[in-house]
This record gives sequence, C-alpha cells and structure tokens, in this order.
Amino acid sequence: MAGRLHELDTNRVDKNVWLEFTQLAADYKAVNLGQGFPDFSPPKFAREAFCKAVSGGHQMHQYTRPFGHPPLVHILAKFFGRIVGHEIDPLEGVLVTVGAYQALFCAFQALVDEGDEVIIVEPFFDCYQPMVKMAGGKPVYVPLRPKVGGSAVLSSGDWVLSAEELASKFTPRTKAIVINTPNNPLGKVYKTEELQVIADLCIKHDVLCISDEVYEWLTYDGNKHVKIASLPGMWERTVTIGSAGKTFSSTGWKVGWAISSELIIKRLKAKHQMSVFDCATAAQEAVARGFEREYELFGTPESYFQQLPAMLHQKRERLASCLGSAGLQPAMPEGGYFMIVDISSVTVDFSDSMIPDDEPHDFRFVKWLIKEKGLATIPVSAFYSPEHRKDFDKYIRFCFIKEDSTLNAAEDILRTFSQRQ
Ligand code: IK2
Repeated sequence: MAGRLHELDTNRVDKNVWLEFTQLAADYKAVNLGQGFPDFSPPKFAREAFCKAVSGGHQMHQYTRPFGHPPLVHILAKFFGRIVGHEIDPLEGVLVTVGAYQALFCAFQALVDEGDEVIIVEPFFDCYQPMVKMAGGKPVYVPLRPKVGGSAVLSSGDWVLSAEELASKFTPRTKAIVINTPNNPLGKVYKTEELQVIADLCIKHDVLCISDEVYEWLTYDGNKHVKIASLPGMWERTVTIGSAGKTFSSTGWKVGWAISSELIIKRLKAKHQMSVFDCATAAQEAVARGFEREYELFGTPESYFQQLPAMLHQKRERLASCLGSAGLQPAMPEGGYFMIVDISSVTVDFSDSMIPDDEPHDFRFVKWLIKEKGLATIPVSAFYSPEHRKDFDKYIRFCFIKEDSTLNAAEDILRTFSQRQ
C-alpha cells in the first residue's frame, strides 16, 4: 500500500488563487475585499424561506428529483422563459447544480470532446481553463483589451473585443465559446451589438456558446443585461448558467442552474448524474420561493433584483471615490460586484516583505498589500492565460459587496496611500 501511496502525484493539485489569497487574508486578519461574497446576510424573505424549508416536513431533509427540485425547475423555467422570450420545459430544459461552478463543470464535460477547441474570452473566471482541459479540450484565448488612444480607461465598457481577432480564433475544431456577462473581474456588461458579433460567428461556424451570467441582476447606470440565448438562432446552441449565490446573496447555499435546449440539457444531465446526482433539497426549496416572489414583484421597487443593484451602486461609488482619492484609477464597472484598478503608479519596495520575485507583479503587490497594509484584494492576471498574463499584471481587483463598516476600514487603509504621495 505504501508503494501505491508514494505513486500519487500531489503536483496534480494546481495552485488556486482563491485558496491562496483567502488563506493569506485570514492569516493576516486583513480587511477582505478579495473573494466575491457578501459579508452580510441574504435578504429577510430568503432567510425565512430557508428556515421554513428546514423546519418543514421530512421531505425537505431527503433526496429530491436529481435534475432539480420540482418547484425550483418550474419557477426557473417560468421566470427565464419570460425573459428570454422562449418557452422552457421545466423538466427537459433546466438542470439544477451545486452552484454555477458545477453547471460549468457539467457543461464542459458534456459538450467538449478530446481535441475540441474552446474559445475563452479573457479575463475569465479562472475555472474555465482547467475544466476545458479536464474534458480533453484545448483552450484558445482572446482578450478583451482597453481601447487604445484617447483618455485613460474610465469604464469597464472601454474593454472591448476585436471582431477580427475573435473571428481569427474560429477553426474547424472550435466546439464552443465561453463568455461571461457581466464579467468577473471587469464588470463589463456586453452590449447587444457585441453579443451579436459573437452570435454571428457561432452560427457561421456551428459553435456552441456557454454563457456565464451569474451577475445578471447587477447592472448600473442604465446598462442592461442581455442574454445571448435571446438573439435569433442562439437559443438551441447556448447554455445559460446562473447562480442563486449571486442572485440572493447566499453563496454558501451553492445552488446554480443551466438552462438550454432539451438536447443539450440531456447531455449535461448525464454528467450531473455521474458526479453529484442530487443537490440539497432545502436550499433548492428556498431558492424556488425566492424566485416565486421575484416573479410576482418583477420590475417593481420591492423586487430584490432592483434593491440589490441599488444598494451596490452606492457601494461602487463609495469604493471608487476612496480609490480615486488614494490616487488609484478604477475602471468603473457597468455590472457585477468587482472593480479593477491600475496599480502602475504605486511604487513599492517588496524586499522587506519576503515576497518571491518569480511571481507576476500584481501577485506580489496583493501579497504586499495584505501583509504590510492589512487589505486583501485579488490579482487580475489570475484571470488570464499564461500567454497573456504578463500584459495584464498591472491591475488588482476589489470586491464591493461588503458592509459599509468593511468599506470604511478599507478606506482608512487606502488613505495611507494618498499620504505617501
Ligand atoms: N462564474 C463566475 C463568473 C463567478 O464569479 C462565480 C463565483 N464567484 O467567484 C468568486 C470570486 O470571483 O471572487 C461562479 C461562476 C461560481 O458561482 P457559484 O458560487 O454559484 O458556484
């Protein structure tokens, strides 16, 4: 047995930015604007729905339908059918998963075969790349770039895809493209015209689209989230992925979903069945009640999908203004709950902090910020492929879905920056 144990290759556990920086933030008891989760509770109606579920009948504590708790798939189909303008079959067109993370996993496993190419738009949520590789696929990267010329980048909308560069990535081996709108970490909300360019290429080359829309309700300044699945010819070839964690500020519930055509969902179900089989019943019940409420209140001021972005809008303004007064220029996010900042103007001597010099600049900077200043953020080059990482290592990401007291503490730290200049 000892021989077998020695054969196990522990190097196969990749370094992971969340594990590394969340641990470092905890070790140094840093003010945490790093990982993307609220440091406050979900709304009262969602908490009450969860409590009611767990104190409900015995069924709430037992397995439910493996592909999604019936009340949840029914309301998801009804809710999103109305938005996307397409009738969705609750039993055939929806799969409930352990967070959006598992929906992504099932999508890559189900749709990508050995040797398939998958186009990933950068910056991207970091799990896309290893998940494509695990499925035997080859990631092909295309970066959003800040518009060149003119004034400094002021908004996440100034980060754009080159239509020519994107078109050049499609080959006969391309199976799928992955997009994320609103984007993590930029906060970019793709405009219909931008999505249309992607859709036209998908249709022309008969390519599938995996659309990660976990921040769909969080948009600001009149920017509107558009579902690529709602564009002509895209419904059948798109898997739309969502997250109750992001929707109801309840990341610990780990409820997510994939919505698509019957054919695609059938493929995803097979992977789900062989990986987790079933998801937690009570959490699904609570999410179902949340969506039922939101269905009735949709578009009214009482809707959480109006209230959460309104609250986050204020937090976004607040963080942007303290960064600005510290001499740091944020790219104002049009959506999501992250903000990236260019750190090239800050000169830091890393030598005192025992920070290895073989890492990208933003990794070193974030480590220094945690260790020396007690403020945790996330390095943006972690959202890029190895080939493009170097071009984007001058940005760090701040998360603003945090209590005002947390933002106050961050402001106090950032003030020390302006005093240095
Ligand atoms: N897709 C995106 C774009 C996400 O941002 C996330 C989770 N957020 O990540 C934390 C961070 O960036 O700090 C997911 C998918 C996964 O969502 P879930 O929590 O529902 O599995």
